[in-house]
Amino acid sequence: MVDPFALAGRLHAARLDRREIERLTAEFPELSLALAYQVQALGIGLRVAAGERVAGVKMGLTSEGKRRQMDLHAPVYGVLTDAMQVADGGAFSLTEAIHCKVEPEIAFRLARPLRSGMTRAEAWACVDGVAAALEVLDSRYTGFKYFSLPDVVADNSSSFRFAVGPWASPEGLDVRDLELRMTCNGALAAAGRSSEISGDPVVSLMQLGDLAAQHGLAVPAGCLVLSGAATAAVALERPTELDLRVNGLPPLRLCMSA
Ligand code: OOG
Ligand code: MG
Repeated sequence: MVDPFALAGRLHAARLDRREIERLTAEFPELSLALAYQVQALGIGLRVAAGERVAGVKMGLTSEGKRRQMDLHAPVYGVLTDAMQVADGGAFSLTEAIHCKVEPEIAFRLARPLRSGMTRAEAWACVDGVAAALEVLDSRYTGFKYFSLPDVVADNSSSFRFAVGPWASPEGLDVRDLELRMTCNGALAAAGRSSEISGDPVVSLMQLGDLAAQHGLAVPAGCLVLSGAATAAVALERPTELDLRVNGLPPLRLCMSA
């Protein structure tokens, strides 16, 4: 029988020890998506009990590039805490991760809560800030492979670190038409368009409203949302200076130190 508490504890310990574990569905093929979201929520509960604060939500697997890379084909969410956030221009250490990857994203700051069944205009009206963002993923599973949506959802959708650039006003900004260029140590590592994020990053918010309602997560005013990667993720193996440029938004820098 699947014990969501035990599975949350297993993933929590693996993360703290920086140790890869076997995907959960190898042992529990009956792990459903609903149970996996419970495991995720219990894992966040463990982090909150240890003093972390929930800071936002991320959408994942919203772009074709990512779906092909991971061979998983539906959007998912994960919960972000303050301990995962690195300041613009700040650094995290390679030694904090098991096998991390970085991806360029667009972040939204919400002035109103998300709910299910929103139109695009309603979702857009919830946004009071837009920023360039970098998400650094890490998976607790062997070889960064999980083979099924429940595995990745239980592992908080591979959340590890994220950084958000200065917020810009959404007014007059067409978030469907932004170009993202990410460099690693000065060399172009990934380039994509914001239309690769769910066809329109605001659609990620609409999908998050639906998924969150389905799985009992609140996405309140003040929440930060990462709308999903615009490109496949790039593996980070040695100290790297990361830089993200998005036209119409202030740039963002992040450093992975030794
Ligand atoms: C799952 C998380 C995907 C994104 O932006 O697509 C994600 C993964 O790739 O491990 O964060
Ligand atoms: Mg992401």
